[in-house]
Parts: sequence; structure tokens; C-alpha cells
Amino acid sequence: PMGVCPSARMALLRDNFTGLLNPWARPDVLTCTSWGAPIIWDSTFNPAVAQQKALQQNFTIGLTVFAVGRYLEKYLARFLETAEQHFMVGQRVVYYVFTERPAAVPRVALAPGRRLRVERVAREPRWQDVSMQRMRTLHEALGGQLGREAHFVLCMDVDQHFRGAFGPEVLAESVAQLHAWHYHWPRWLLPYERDVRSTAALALGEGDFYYHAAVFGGSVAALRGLTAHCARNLRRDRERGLEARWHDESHLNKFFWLHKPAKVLSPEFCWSPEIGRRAEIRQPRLLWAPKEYALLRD
Ligand code: U5P
Repeated sequence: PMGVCPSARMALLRDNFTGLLNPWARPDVLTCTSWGAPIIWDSTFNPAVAQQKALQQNFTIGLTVFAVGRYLEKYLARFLETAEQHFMVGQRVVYYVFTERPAAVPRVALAPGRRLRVERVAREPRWQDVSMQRMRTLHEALGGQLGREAHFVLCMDVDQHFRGAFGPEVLAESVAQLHAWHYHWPRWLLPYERDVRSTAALALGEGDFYYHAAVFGGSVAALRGLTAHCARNLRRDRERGLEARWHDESHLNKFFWLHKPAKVLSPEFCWSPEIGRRAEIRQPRLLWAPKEYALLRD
């Protein structure tokens, strides 16, 4: 099949023997990167096997989300309620909600084995700064209690909700999300930072995919490295009066160019309903809310 590169066949075969991955099930899409990481699409993995493997290893899975300013009332309750229905159902989960108003966090009924922790953060005056400050805050959290209690962590935007199963098949040392708007674009058109003065810059010809900062994850150690890299480069840019085109997402894309993700999630895992129907998108798992920037971002 077109999407499976020969260099990766052995690694994929190994997972295939354990029943987890079957990259040949989707000849219509790319199911493997040039460096041998699986790109997981619906029916290329066996959710029951992934579930069983995760339970055997007794994982605790962290889910971090920031809800600052109006994002709290507007999105947090639905994000958490739908996470209870679809995110790592049956696994041990710890939610970390970062907000400047802990008392306003909605009380969502949690299934056994699931906990919610609320961490107070300062409210940055600009929305760009709220978004960018997340890397520093996550880095600190991963060095503290979150890092001690979780094995794997997923970091997500709050302005989306779960629609389908989002289970342990996504777990890996480092996990990147293909951007729903850009996964079929030619590489030279991808909206990377191009200003060579920025630490996030990628030259024409660089970059593998355009990844969406609304979902990324990995082991605690890998995420410590990722968040340190992004927070440091965000600070260096700011010290020189620079701000990358897509803020923290530009730095995330630079990181994943230098440190290839071990697993890539197809756009089904974070889909935008505004795009409309696409034959290869069989089961969206997260859906973005329409962006209401005029209302939220001031
Ligand atoms: N965010 C907030 N409040 C803001 C801006 C951003 O909580 O004022 C967080 C949300 O989790 C949001 C994420 O989903 O940062 C990324 O921002 P945006 O690109 O969705 O605006």
C-alpha cells in the first residue's frame, strides 16, 4: 500500500503481531511517516488491544487544559463532560485544569478512578500570552505533582469537545496531531514561521507536517523536554521583540521538526466541522468549536 514506507515495516509488523496496529487497513491515506512513526487512522488500530495493554501496565493518564477568562464559562463544562464519555474510558485519569478562577470551575461528575485537580494561574492581558504562557506552566506542572502521578499526558485546547472514543491507542513517547486544515497541503504552503530571526523559523524545504497545538502529548520526560524547548524559545523571541506567526504552535512545529514524534494522530482526532465532509474522516473524536475570536479575545 502507498502509505507504508519499507523502512518502517519491521516496527509496524512488531506492533501488528501484538494486534495493536494494522497500517495496511487504510490504503487511502498515509499511515506511516518517513521516520517510521505510525499515523493512526480509524481501523488502523485495535482499541480493545490498546485498552488491555494500558490496563496491564496500570497507567495513569493526565489531561491538561487551560481555561482562562471567558474560555472557562464558554467551553470547560462541555469539554470535561464529553471527556468523561470518551477520553480514556476505563483508565485511570487525572485532569489538570489551569485557570485564574478556581472557584468557577464547574463540578463535573467523574467516574471511579478519575480525578480533577485545579491549578491557579495568572491571567495574562493578551490572549496570545495566555496561549504562549502555557508552555512554561506545563513545564512546571510536569516537574511537580502532575509529573509524579501521570505516566502519559495529553495537553489540549479547551475550545473543543469529544465526539468519539479517544483511547490509549494514542499513547506513545511523543504524540503530535495533524492539523485538520493543513494535512493535505503541499509542504511549501504550510504556515510555519518563516522569519529567520525567530527561533521557530523553518526554511522552505524543512518541516514534515503541520501539527496542531490543540493536541499534543507523550511521556512526562518527553513533555518536559518539549515544554522546556518551547518556553525557552518563546522567551528568546520575546526578548528580541519577536512573536512567531502562530505563537506557541510555531514553536511546537519547530520542536517536532527537530525531534520527530513517535506517533502522529490523523485529523480525525481533532477535526473541524467547518471543513465539511471528507471521505477519509470516518470517526471524528474531538471537534473544534467555531472560533469566536471577536467575542472571546479581548
Ligand atoms: N486560552 C484561554 N483563555 C484565553 C486564550 C487562550 O483559556 O484568553 C487557552 C484555551 O485553552 C484555548 C487555548 O483553547 O488557550 C488556545 O487558544 P486559542 O488559540 O484557542 O485562542
